[in-house]
This record gives sequence, structure tokens and C-alpha cells, in this order.
Amino acid sequence: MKVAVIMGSKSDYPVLEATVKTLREFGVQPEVRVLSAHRTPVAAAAFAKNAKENGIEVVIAAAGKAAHLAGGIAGHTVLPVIGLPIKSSTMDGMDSLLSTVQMPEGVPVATVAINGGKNAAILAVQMLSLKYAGLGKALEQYKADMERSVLAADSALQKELEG
Ligand code: RP5
Repeated sequence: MKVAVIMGSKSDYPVLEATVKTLREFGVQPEVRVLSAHRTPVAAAAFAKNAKENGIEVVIAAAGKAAHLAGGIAGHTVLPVIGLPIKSSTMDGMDSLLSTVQMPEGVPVATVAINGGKNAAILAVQMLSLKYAGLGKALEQYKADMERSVLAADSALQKELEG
């Protein structure tokens, strides 16, 4: 199981830390790279063209500002590409969101929230779970734990408000 985690700049990495951590928690090995659609277009295209052959199953591509990385990669591969818009400009990430999500027909990028590093990983794991049954079980457990923790927070709040 191999997921590529690509970012347009090393300055995006603080958001990607959650992505890498979450993938590892699910036992998925991330291949982490800095590759820019604008500053290293040839290397980014080569990576995308060879990704499937190199055993990558899903690509997570994060970029900010005029965020063309995910779309550019999607143009070079049939692998599913998850776009992660980074908040790195004066426009609060709206620029990144729109330039990642507004893909032309025929070349989709599954775009998560601005700075949604964790959700990018979970979505990748959900895609992989179609092939790897163990991941499906781990996702069920993850959801059950999340539900339990929210219900516990609800009970605690009720007690606090009563007391
Ligand atoms: C984008 O420009 C990168 O993805 C990053 O979010 C932003 C700023 O990059 P740096 O100038 O910090 O390298 O391409």
C-alpha cells in the first residue's frame, strides 16, 4: 500500500504532518516529496507519469496560492488524485481551494478542505480500503472511536451544565 504525498513547497509541510501521521497510523507507507507545478514542472510531470508503475495507488497533492499541482498531476495519471488546498497567501486559502477544485470535465481532483491534512489521509485510506479489507476494518474502528469520544464529550458537557 503506497500513497504519494506531494507538496508544492517545503513550507506546506506543517499541514502535511497530519497527513503523514494519519497514513502511518493506518499502516500505509507514504512517499513524501516536494515537487512544484511551477518551479519543478518537469520533475512533477515525470513523477506523475511514473507513479502507477512505481506502485503508488493514490496521490495526495497539496499546494497553495495558484495551486496547480494536483490538477497537473491528475493530467498525467489515471490514479485517483486528492487535492489539498493550503492556506499560504493573503487570500486565506480560497485561491488554493478554487484552483484545486475547479477542474475541467474529464480530469477530476477529489478536493478536501483548506488545510485538511488529516482528511486527505483518511480519504486515501478509504480509497485503498476497496482493495485492502484490513483497512476497511480499521476505518470502522476509527469511526467507532470517534463516535465514542464525541458522545463522551456530550455527557461531560451535560454534567458540567447540570452541576
Ligand atoms: C505554492 O506557493 C506552495 O505550495 C506554497 O503553498 C506557496 C508558497 O511557497 P513558498 O514561497 O513558501 O515556497 O506553490
